[in-house]
Amino acid sequence: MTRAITNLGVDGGRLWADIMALANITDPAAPFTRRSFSRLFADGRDWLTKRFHEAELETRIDAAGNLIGRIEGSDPRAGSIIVGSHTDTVPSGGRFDGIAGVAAGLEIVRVLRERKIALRHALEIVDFLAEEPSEFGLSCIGSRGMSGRLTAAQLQFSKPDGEKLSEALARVGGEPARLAEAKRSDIRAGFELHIEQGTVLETGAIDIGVVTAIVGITRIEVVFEGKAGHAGATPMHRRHDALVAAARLVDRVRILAEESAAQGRGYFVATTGVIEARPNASNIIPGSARLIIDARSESREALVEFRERLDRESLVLARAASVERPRFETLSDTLPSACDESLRQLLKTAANGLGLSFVDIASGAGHDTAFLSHIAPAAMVFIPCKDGASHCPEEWCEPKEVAAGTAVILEAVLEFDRGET
Ligand code: HGY
Ligand code: MN
Ligand code: MN
Repeated sequence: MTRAITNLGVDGGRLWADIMALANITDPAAPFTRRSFSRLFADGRDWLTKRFHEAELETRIDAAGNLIGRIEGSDPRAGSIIVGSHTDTVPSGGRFDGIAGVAAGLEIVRVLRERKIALRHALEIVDFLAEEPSEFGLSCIGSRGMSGRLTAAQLQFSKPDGEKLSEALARVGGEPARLAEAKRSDIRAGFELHIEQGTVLETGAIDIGVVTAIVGITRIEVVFEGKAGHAGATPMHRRHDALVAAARLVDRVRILAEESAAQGRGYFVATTGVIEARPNASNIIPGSARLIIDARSESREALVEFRERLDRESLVLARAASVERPRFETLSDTLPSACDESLRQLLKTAANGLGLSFVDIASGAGHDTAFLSHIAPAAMVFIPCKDGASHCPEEWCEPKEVAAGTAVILEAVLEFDRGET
């Protein structure tokens, strides 16, 4: 029998103020930007640490660089519940992607404290390190670490200025040498609130999305090497223009993705979001070109097939442009991950009890929950965002929408805490 929903209100104004305050710790020239491992990211973490202390959370940075605020539970054998997301952004991103989820966790702690509710489980609010693709070419760094999936090879990835991920991890308070200690076995449930970053909820005037699964994401780096040369004095038949091969591959990425999406094997998208030509001057034939391709699907088989076709076709395009293709590297490769059915049910019951409409929804965006789901039952709540806009300054949602999503997770946490034996 489901306990009557207590309708614990969250303080929507306080929650909104947190989101705006954190969002405004940004590069003023490119709002809203707080890139992982940057000075601004550190400023955001300082701000969040102060809020955790005010909420009387025991605060630490784990070996994987995650910022964790913890309240012990009344039963030390019960294990932990996590409510978390991320505070880093993409360049010129939005105010809500990740931030809303961390602020929701903080608000839940405050309400529990104000109502003097002591959970049996420990409750942890987590800001996962570097959920967005970082300058190291890797995303979800903290949640990979917490789930034991951040590899020694990935720690050696370096960013353009040469710093290695292991060095940057230490710089933000992580301990690469003790990374194994970040892997958790005590988590009994994980919840994440996130803006949908799509238009299903908005167009359907639905309050809450209860996520079914998060797509698998494969990111591939391709480098073409030709020969730099004078743009004026080099006849067309004597050129080795790396950017010509790269440009043709960008179009093939789109075509292969459209073909895959049309095969009825579920959601499939692919994007070439990074393209660099060197030396990148108008009067020099590009001697080299670098692409990063991001492909996503609910179907593992479709992603593997896409990568194989891209591997073959990029070699053909290299030959056609009389250039080499020295690098075709899978930077990261995550499996599609399903959200936990019983936690999803708790979220639906909570939404229903709060008088909120809800719907099942798949996530085309990647999230830390995908990694958390490898070590614990995990589930996500989506809230609507205006026009589905995200990863841009226009990203927007309403205070009542964030408050509603937060209240749903609060109710689900309470129910889980009481029900789980
Ligand atoms: O790229 C994504 O799907 C997420 O926003 N990091
Ligand atoms: Mn994002
Ligand atoms: Mn996000």
